[in-house]
Amino acid sequence: MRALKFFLRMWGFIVGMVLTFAALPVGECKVAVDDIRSAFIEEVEEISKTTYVIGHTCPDSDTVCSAIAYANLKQKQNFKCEPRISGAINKETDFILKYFDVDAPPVIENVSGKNIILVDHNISAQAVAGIENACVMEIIDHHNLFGDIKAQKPIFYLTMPVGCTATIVWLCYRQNNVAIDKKMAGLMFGAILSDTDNLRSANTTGLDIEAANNLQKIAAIDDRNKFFVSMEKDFTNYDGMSEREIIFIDFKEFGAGNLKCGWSTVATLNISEREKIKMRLDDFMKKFFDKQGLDMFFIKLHEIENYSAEMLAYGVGAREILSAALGLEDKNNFVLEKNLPNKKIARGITAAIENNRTAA
Ligand SMILES: [Mn+2]
Repeated sequence: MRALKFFLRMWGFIVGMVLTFAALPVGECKVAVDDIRSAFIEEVEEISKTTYVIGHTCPDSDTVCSAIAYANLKQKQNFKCEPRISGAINKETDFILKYFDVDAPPVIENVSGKNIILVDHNISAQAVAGIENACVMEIIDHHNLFGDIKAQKPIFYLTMPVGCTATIVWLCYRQNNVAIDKKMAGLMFGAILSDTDNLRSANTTGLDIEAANNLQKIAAIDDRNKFFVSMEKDFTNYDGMSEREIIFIDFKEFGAGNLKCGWSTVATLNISEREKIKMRLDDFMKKFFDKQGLDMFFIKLHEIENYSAEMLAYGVGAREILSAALGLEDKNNFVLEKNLPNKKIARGITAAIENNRTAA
């Protein structure tokens, strides 16, 4: 009887210990991460060089705002860190920066020999010139992994399948217990609305929504929808812009099979605006596509009011590839009643091109 009591008591003790330790790793982990961070800081201080946080070329709002907000977080953690951009900002980003009274970061044309942190991209085709000779310290991103960026030592590589890099930056503030000021909250809020089409895109996650709600409060924005429309109104006004300028507002390159593909996303306010811009760009692309140095060129015209989209395809076999990628029979008309994520379509295009190659 005594032995049984002892056994039960010991058993209770063991179960209790197991439960206690099972609950511990969160705290344990935090200590370990702080250790790594301080080692990183020491190294940065030792070489006493400024680290530049920079997004992709053809900068969009997420790339610019995430660079500013992440550099701000690093500064608050005593890093010598500054945001940079690779080129002129677009009208949407300009609206966000002006609304929250933040200056656009300086442009950097070449990062060779610099310490850099990449946000919102992980591929050299989308990176600023000189990337192959830069010292990449961290990558914070939410895109497909193509992985051709090299680092000479292990680095922080935070990639999450969320709708926006700014959501990950928001999480970094939270995890590091750093307070977010109104300006930074506004920039991250704007970036999330931009990348997730006002939290409607298919790649919007619960974390994006949580981040947006939290940041909206800090930024003191009363009406999210109203803010989004005013943000997009300037951005989707293409008066006074050339077709080439419109196409390169949001342009990315990607490799598929052995082909080089271009991808441009153009935002429009409603369906009649979408039709108008389609006529302009289609005319232009039919004349000038062969001068882009790409095998295929895809344009997505998305429309904000009803959240629909239309795709255009240029290059030999591009229409066939796009119809396979979208699962649409019609090879002349690529209207999507409900907009699809760029990533998803690009994955479909890559798969269709690779299928084609193995079939040939
Ligand atoms: Mn992004």
